[in-house]
Formats: sequence, structure tokens, C-alpha cells
Amino acid sequence: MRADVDEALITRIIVEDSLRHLSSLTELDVAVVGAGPAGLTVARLLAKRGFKTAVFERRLSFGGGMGGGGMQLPRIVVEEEAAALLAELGCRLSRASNGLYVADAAEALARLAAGAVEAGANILLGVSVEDVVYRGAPPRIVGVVIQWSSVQLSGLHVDPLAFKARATVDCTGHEASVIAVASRKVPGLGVQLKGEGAMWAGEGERLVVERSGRVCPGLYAAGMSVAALYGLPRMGPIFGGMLLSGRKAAEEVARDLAEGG
Ligand code: 48F
Repeated sequence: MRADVDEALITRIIVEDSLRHLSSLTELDVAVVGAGPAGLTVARLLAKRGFKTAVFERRLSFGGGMGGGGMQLPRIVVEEEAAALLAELGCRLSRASNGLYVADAAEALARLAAGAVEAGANILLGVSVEDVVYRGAPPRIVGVVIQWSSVQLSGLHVDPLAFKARATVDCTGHEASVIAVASRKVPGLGVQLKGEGAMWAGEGERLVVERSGRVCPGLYAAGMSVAALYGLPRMGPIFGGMLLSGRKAAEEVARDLAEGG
């Protein structure tokens, strides 16, 4: 190990490379907000199709609610159709019963994150989306306003930066925080956030997939933000709906972008 590594050089490498990287992302095809199971799936599938994709994640870690398994028991459950999505990433699953499969929560989120990165998605950790960028009447969402999460937590007033995107996908889970801010600050979108319903796992899984996709021009939803938007039942620690919702939203985004939307 070399003992003469220069501190200023380390700083310069980090600053120059980070700025180059961030500059290259200011005009995206797809901005995914939230690196939970839905967001990582959306990002992987769209990056794989060649769309320039970035994921903005408020925390310094991947996985959203997946790491917590079921009340911190380190297992998640998925239905057969979604098990295939994890299996294609190399995730080990065991058949349980009634068409359900069980996987290790940490392994599942690690595979989802690695899959997104390998597909070419850029994941930015510690970055919160606090607002949207819009244009026109009727309005269209054309990007996200971001801030370091640490600055948000500090309470300091620091003006944020904006990244443009042809499509923004709210994958922020139970909060639906992008949809919440868009509905509040751009009333012309006509979007109303209902808040998620109480638990009914099977119905929640079915409906969350069915309703995933376009919310209004430029804005899409996947995962629990769909349940929050439309008042659908929650489903707890079964994650197949999150993966299949991500796939459905990715397909809609890809179709709209291919049509020039
Ligand atoms: O909560 P989360 O895992 O959402 P999801 O992908 O999956 C939901 C399940 O985990 C579970 C469930 C169903 O099985 O009920 O809860 O829909 O991941 C959401 C991620 O978004 C981040 C948050 O830190 C989390 O990692 N996030 C939330 N708001 C913002 C954000 C924001 N404004 N900016 C950036 N990241």
C-alpha cells in the first residue's frame, strides 16, 4: 500500500468525476424517484432498453421497505409471476405453498440494485426530490427538483437544482411524495392523492399492478405510490406486486417515449 497518496488529488478526482457525472444527467429520458423494489425494477427495465435513466434516492441505501422484510423477519414473499423476475437476477427462492415463494430480503434488494446498475441506470443516493418542474397549459411534468437529503435534514435554506426528464416515475412508496407535491403545486394537472387503504393483500397486489403507469402528462407511478394515489388496499410484506407494478410502469413509459411522448 502506498503511503504517499495525496489528499488534494483524492479530492480533485472525486470533485471532477462527480461533476462530470452529474452534468451528464441533467437531461434524462427517465427520472425514477425512490430506490425501493418498484423503483429499482422500473430503472432496470428502462435502462436495459437504452433509455438514459437516473434514480434519485433520499437515503444512503437501496431497497426502501424491502430490507425490513416482514416486521424485520428477514424474508419476503412473492407470487410465482414475480418470482421469475427475481430468479432472472440470480436471486435464490424457495417454493413455499399456494403459489408463493420466499426469498431473503437482503439478497433480493441487493440483486435488484445490482440488476439496475448493470443495466446502466445511474443511482444517486442521499438525494431527495422536493419538487417538480412543469411547462405549459395544460401542464406537463418535465423534470424534478433535487436537494441533498442532508441539507433538507439540516433545515438550512439552500436553493436546489433541477434535472429535466422526458418521464418522471414516482416510486416513493407509501408517501407518493412526487405525486403529492405535483398535485399540490400544479393544480392544473387535476391529480388528487387519496391515501392508501387498510390491508387486503390479494386485492392490493392485483389493483396496484393494474393501476400502475401514467398519472398525468410526464408523470408515472409504480409501487405503493399507486396505492396511495388511488386509495388502494395495502398488502404488507408480499412484494410481487411491487416488482410487477414496476414492470407495468416501465412498459408504459417505454411505449410513450417511443411515441415521442
Ligand atoms: O417504500 P419503498 O420500498 O416503495 P416501493 O418500491 O415498495 C413498497 C414496499 O417496500 C412495502 C409494501 C409493499 O410490499 O408495502 O412498503 O413502492 O421505497 C421507496 C423509496 O423512495 C424513497 C425512500 O427513501 C425509499 O427508499 N423516497 C421517498 N420519498 C423520496 C424518496 C423523495 N422525495 N426523494 C427521493 N427518494
